Amino acid sequence: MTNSLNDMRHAKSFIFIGSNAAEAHPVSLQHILHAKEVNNAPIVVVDPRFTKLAAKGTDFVRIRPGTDAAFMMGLVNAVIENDWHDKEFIRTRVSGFAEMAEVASHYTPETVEDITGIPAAEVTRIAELLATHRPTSLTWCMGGTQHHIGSSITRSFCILQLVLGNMGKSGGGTNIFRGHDNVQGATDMCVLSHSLPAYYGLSDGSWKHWCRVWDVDYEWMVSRFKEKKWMNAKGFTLARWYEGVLGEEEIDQYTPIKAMIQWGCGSNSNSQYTRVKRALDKLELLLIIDPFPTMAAAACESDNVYILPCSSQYETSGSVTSTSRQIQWRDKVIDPIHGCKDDYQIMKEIVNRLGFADKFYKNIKQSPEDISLELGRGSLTIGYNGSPPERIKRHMANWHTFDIDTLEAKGGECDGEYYGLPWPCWTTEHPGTPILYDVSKPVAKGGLPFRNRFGLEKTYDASGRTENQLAADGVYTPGSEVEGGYAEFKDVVPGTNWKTDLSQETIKEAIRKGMAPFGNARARCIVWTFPDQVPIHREPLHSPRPDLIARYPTYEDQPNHFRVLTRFKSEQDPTLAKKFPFVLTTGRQVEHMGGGAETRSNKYLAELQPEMYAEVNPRTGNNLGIRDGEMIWIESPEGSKVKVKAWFTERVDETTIFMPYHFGGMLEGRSLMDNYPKGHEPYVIGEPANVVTNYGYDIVTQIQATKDGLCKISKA
Ligand SMILES: Nc1nc2c(c(=O)[nH]1)N[C@H]1C(S)=C(S)[C@@H](COP(=O)(O)OP(=O)(O)OC[C@H]3O[C@@H](n4cnc5c(=O)[nH]c(N)nc54)[C@H](O)[C@@H]3O)O[C@H]1N2
Ligand SMILES: Nc1nc2c(c(=O)[nH]1)N[C@H]1C(S)=C(S)[C@@H](COP(=O)(O)OP(=O)(O)OC[C@H]3O[C@@H](n4cnc5c(=O)[nH]c(N)nc54)[C@H](O)[C@@H]3O)O[C@H]1N2
Ligand SMILES: [Mo]
Repeated sequence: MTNSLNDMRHAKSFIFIGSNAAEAHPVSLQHILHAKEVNNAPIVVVDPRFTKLAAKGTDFVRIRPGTDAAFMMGLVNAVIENDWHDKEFIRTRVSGFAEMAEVASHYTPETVEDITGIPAAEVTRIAELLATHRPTSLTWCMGGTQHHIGSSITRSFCILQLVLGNMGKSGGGTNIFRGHDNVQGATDMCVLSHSLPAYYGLSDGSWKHWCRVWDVDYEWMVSRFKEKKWMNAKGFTLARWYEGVLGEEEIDQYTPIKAMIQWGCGSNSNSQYTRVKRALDKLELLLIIDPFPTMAAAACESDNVYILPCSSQYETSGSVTSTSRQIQWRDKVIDPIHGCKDDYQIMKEIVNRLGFADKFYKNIKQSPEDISLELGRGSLTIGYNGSPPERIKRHMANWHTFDIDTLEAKGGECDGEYYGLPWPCWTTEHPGTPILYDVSKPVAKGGLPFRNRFGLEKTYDASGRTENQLAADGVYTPGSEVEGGYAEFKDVVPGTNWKTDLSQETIKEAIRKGMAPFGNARARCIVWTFPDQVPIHREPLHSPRPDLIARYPTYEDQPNHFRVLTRFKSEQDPTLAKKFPFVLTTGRQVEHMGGGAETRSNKYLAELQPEMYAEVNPRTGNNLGIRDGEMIWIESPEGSKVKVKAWFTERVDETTIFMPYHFGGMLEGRSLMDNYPKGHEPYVIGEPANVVTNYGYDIVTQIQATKDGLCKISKA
């Protein structure tokens, strides 16, 4: 999030696209509904379903799954055509506007209607509503990302906010609601296949940086790899790890994966679940570290499964980072019960037995405080260095002194600081950055310009025009020595830059000059490292509109996409919709979490949502001779199927089927209840939606496309 949940109280309008915050982020609603009441802020909800959030909103826009980029570029076009764009903001702080506007001009209201199903007049009306209620707070969530063009869709959201001039402003921003309570923290630590902690890319320089932080010899690190080139090669992603076990797809230099650790992973969160199950069975070792036996524990029918019961968050302590980039310290409530160990203890025992403890525990005597300190010292890119445990704990002890509207402490020990030291928190004197890219405050007081990355100048391929990437003269944070754009800081300590200078002198020097360590640049409408430099619509891989595939085709197939061949073009079969006429989309319920291992093992929550179902429009059901409450089969183009209860509801239209993805413990009509360790079975089981979510992955991130597949349904 560029802003914070609390700051959403200042919005003059909202647009939620692919977010059902009323169920997935219920706490945020207190701030959103405050703005609705106090500021009269309209709430636009863009979703294929009339959700609980839509029920609280003012304007519901029903959209065909996977077509959000077309709608956004249509809004951008309508804003520009009607002269509602923020020309001064664009002139001084945005790059690539002209080239982007040319692409957007193809998304006329009529074209958008054809692609998305949203009436042309609605496109213009929503654009006007946002233009006349500034600033708009824009929120997206998984409905915007789980598509083969998810990365383009998210870019289009940012472009709309740039064009409206809503960035760096209280009440505005792109407010992407994050997943689990510490998903922002987990992302920041980059538990991912393509990066080192704190977004340091896979390069020799990054490895050397972290080796210095860990106090590990770089050459020793190199010696751990079979060949050096693998250090900087992307790994398998969680979305397709099982391909590395099965070896049935084309894989870059295949050596089978034989062992797997699932550490806090629900497993039925993976699409293509029948293939996942085959991979689980083929593994020589499956280790599950979780407070509950997950779906994998029941689905894997070989004898090579080990479950290490780990403690819950209440039985340990540590820092967590919330969706608003705020860091909090979680205190231990009780010692671990039932003979469990916490995650730190389990990690340490594994590292000990693997023989690396002498290398990796040099700076860590006391967990988790020392871990937070070490990570903070290295995570300069996002300014975790200013938030050591004692500062975070002080905020927790003084939380009542912080203002609910601004997050700033009014007096007391934390006077002038922002709650949770929202990152970047550049130094141990810095108050945190409550709103990213807000040039109205000095950097030392939480202000920031846009970051300078990817050079100082760019010549665009399409137009041949060259553009300065730095902010225009006159755009700077108060007190800045340079009164306009500037590059990132480097060579303050020779041979280092602000990201790699562990003495932190570079960062301090920048702040002394009233400047941002990462420079003062323009936000880009064009991402030249993406296959579509400006977002465009491409039909979902499995599209219900064969007529649109020719006009908006998917990408070429990608060999070695995170090590494995990822099919695009060869998967986009225009005849598929004939056999699989319904669009299948999935999502969440407020009562359950992720794969549901925790919540289906909770008596109360299990009672509130005891059964797997599919939302079916009554007209669809009636036409197929299915009755409300009857069992149906849902089949995927891959040939897998689930047996679930039909729930008739007008939430979905006649072409769409929705399923929650929290159920597990069954597989294609078969109960796996007997496979759980005795006495630890969940209270309720059901078919995992991910047995039938379709093949499909984002072109950049490889996130699974679990929101826009096709299916057919029949009476069971
Ligand atoms: N109670 C509860 N809360 C949770 C979670 C949970 O499991 N349970 N999970 C957490 C996690 S990990 C995350 S990532 C977040 C996710 O939070 P959300 O993304 O808000 O949750 P979802 O229900 O997955 O998806 C949101 C909406 O996207 C819609 N949608 C589907 N396809 C499309 C599309 O193509 N376009 C548009 N515009 N909308 C579409 C769905 O109908 C759904 O209403 O929630 C977090 N909070
Ligand atoms: N069809 C479909 N599939 C999806 C999605 C969708 O919208 N539709 N959403 C995707 C998204 S956004 C996400 S984030 C994933 C989520 O997918 P997962 O992360 O696999 O799902 P969770 O069930 O949230 O997994 C968390 C596990 O961690 C365990 N756990 C809880 N606390 C602790 C702890 O302190 N330590 C340890 N070691 N374990 C703990 C829980 O018991 C649980 O088993 O699902 C993805 N899959
Ligand atoms: Mo998530």
